[in-house]
Amino acid sequence: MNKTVLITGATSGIGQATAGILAENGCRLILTGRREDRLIQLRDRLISTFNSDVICLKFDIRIREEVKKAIESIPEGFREIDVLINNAGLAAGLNPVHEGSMDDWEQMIDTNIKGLLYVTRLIAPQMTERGSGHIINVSSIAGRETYPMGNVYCASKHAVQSLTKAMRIDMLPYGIKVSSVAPGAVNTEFSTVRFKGDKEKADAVYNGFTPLMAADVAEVMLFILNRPAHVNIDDILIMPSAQAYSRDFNRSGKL
Ligand code: NDP
Ligand code: 8X3
Repeated sequence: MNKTVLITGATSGIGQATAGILAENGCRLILTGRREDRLIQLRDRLISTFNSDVICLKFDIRIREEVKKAIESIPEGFREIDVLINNAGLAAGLNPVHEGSMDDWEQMIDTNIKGLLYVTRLIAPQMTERGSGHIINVSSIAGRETYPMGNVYCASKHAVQSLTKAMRIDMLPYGIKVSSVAPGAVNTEFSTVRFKGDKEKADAVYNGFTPLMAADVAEVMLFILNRPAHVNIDDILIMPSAQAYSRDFNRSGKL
């Protein structure tokens, strides 16, 4: 696949796995995140394994000036971005609204909604100008359902669903594809981040069933990008077999 792809949140989980599968399939990659050591490690691995063209951009997606500076620094050869994968995101905390942390709320809104918008605003114009491009937003089952104590995280992913539709409508005249990938439980660093390093709580999320792995979601990304020009995958909901609803799991150990 002869495409230049920018992936936000490539230092871990879904973003990292997507970088791997796209490198294997011949994409040029721009990997982004805050943890530079991880970006460099991944870049070096992809170069040595697949002989890929890869660059890294370290920035905090919540800080508008940092995002702008990083995107403007993209070197010649990587500037024509065919695909933007808006993946960076997180949940912080799991509390009822009346006990929620406002810092957590700001972190989720600033990352999952505003950060996604900052990057899109900076990259989408070159796509509309060219009349080609594809944006994939990583949403969640939390963008379809609201579950107990998920309040602000669920709201942020509902916003991603809504923005996905909005982007598809606004960029339709320019031939830009816009897709959404909404996974259920994926075993990444997500729960460790949500529970602020409490491994016991994080591991309990996946007790008694086989969650999705980041690679399962990465395969969906590849499928979306491999469709012919006249086909767009608007929206994919991908769940572990043991999950029927945002909080309905079969924890029998059989699935
Ligand atoms: P991880 O925690 O493994 O990865 C999250 C990625 O987001 C990291 O690369 C992290 O990079 C990046 N990120 C977070 N905050 C910022 C920031 N302020 N600036 C730049 N990058 C940031 O989780 P997942 O891979 O699971 O999450 C990826 C996406 O998938 C998220 O949008 C998440 O909401 C969504 N999702 C996850 C599910 C799950 O069950 N795991 C299910 C459904 C959706 P760094 O820390 O280096 O900055
Ligand atoms: C992550 C999945 O159900 O923990 O988006 O919100 S969930």
